[in-house]
Order: sequence, then structure tokens, then C-alpha cells
Amino acid sequence: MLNIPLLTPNQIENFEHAGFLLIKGAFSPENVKDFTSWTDEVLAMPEQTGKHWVYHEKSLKADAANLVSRIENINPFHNGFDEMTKALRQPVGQLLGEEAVLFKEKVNFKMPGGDGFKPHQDSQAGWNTYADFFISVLVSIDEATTENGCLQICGGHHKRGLFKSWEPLSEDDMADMEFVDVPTEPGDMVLFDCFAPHQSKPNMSEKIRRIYYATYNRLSAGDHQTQYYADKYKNYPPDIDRLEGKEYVFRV
Ligand SMILES: O=C(O)CCC(=O)C(=O)O
Repeated sequence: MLNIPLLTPNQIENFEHAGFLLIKGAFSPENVKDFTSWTDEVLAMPEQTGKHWVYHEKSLKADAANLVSRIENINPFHNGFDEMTKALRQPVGQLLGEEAVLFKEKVNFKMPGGDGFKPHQDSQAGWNTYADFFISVLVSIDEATTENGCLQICGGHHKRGLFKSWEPLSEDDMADMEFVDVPTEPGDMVLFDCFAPHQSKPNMSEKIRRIYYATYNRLSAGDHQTQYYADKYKNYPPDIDRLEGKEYVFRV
């Protein structure tokens, strides 16, 4: 059975202070085995219009191999991950102070040769048009280390609100920020605020680094999952639905 990792009052206070919270061993080794096979199942599912969304990237390694970078919109098509979104809703609800509703979810694969993420706040990707506040949960499927590009977060700066939209943080924005590695082992969980600056490095190691992310907002701010994906589809559809000759740019 999937564990439901509930938070203590002390953990809730730490989240509010830092803008993120690492919970070691949030899920059991049995749960992790399930997450690993679910992720393999999702990767093996055929890419079809109207199903989960698969994105590819070119490896940064010498072979420039075609890699899967990310799969989004999974829970409508996979029972295990759907159960996961329900379990994670509970600790997020504790932090939001009310019931949480799913906004989006994905697996970032970061295979050997997979690229990193520029410094940003999640709400910079236009999320503020849907709701004013979100919390994301990271669940580590593999070990994430400095070498394979674990998450790097800057604590405390979430209280400064949204810096800008649709572009990464600039050197000026980051003048007094310090990003720290948040290495995670399989089954660890990190909750983070949509204004918490974060980034990650490419994976130039030989070890895959798969991480599941689910993002929620307050139920009182509405259920936006369907509209979010409909809007995103227009600008950044899954690779299988891309039009020949049209340029698609990943922003933030
Ligand atoms: O998975 C990572 O390395 C970071 C992901 C991230 O920052 C994002 O998807 O916005």
C-alpha cells in the first residue's frame, strides 16, 4: 500500500521559513519498487495523440542520442501515478491550510546526457494566470546526486514573491541568492513553494536520475488542470503533436 507521508507541526514551520522541506524516507522501499516499475511502464507506453505527453531532448554527450527528457499528464492514464497524486495531496493540503487540488504532474528523466534547468521560480512559467499559489512535491525515484544533477534550491527567498514571468532569473535577481544541492535517495520527498528559486545541472554521469513532480493549488482557487494542459498544448505540445517547420521554444 502507498504510504501517505503526513507532516508534523515542526516540519510545517520549517517549510514556511525556508520555502522547501526535505522528508527523508517518505516512502518505503516497497513503494519505491512500485514507482520504478510504474515509471518503466509509462516510458514503455506508446506515444499517441490524446494520451500522456512525451518530450525528447538531444543528449549532451558525444553521441547526441535522442533521449526522453520528460513525460507529463500521466495520472489520467496510469492508476499507480493517479494513486500517488492522491497520496501527495494530503501533506500539500497540510501546508496549504485547506484541500489541495492537482494542477500538473510529470516525471523528469534526466538520463545520462540529459540537460539541467536554468534558475527559476515555478510560477514564472505563467502559472499566476491560474492561481496565486502552488506547492510542488518532488519524489525521488532514483538517487539524485551532485553528479547526476539533483535539485538545487535557494532557501528563504520565496517570501519575495514572483520576480518576472517567462524568463529565467538573471544574475542581478540572484545577486544575494545561494543555491544548495538537495541530494535525494529513492523514496525521499521534497515539498517546495512556487516562489522558491531552484535550478539543476545537466547529468553528465552514467546514472539515470528520474524524479516525479506533482504540483497542487488550493481547491478554493479552482481546479485548473484541464485548462492548463489545453493552454500548454497550443504553445508547447508533446513532441508527437508538433507541426513540421514550426519552432517550439521551452521558456523558463
Ligand atoms: O528536475 C530537475 O532537475 C528540476 C526541474 C525543474 O526545475 C522544473 O521542472 O521546473
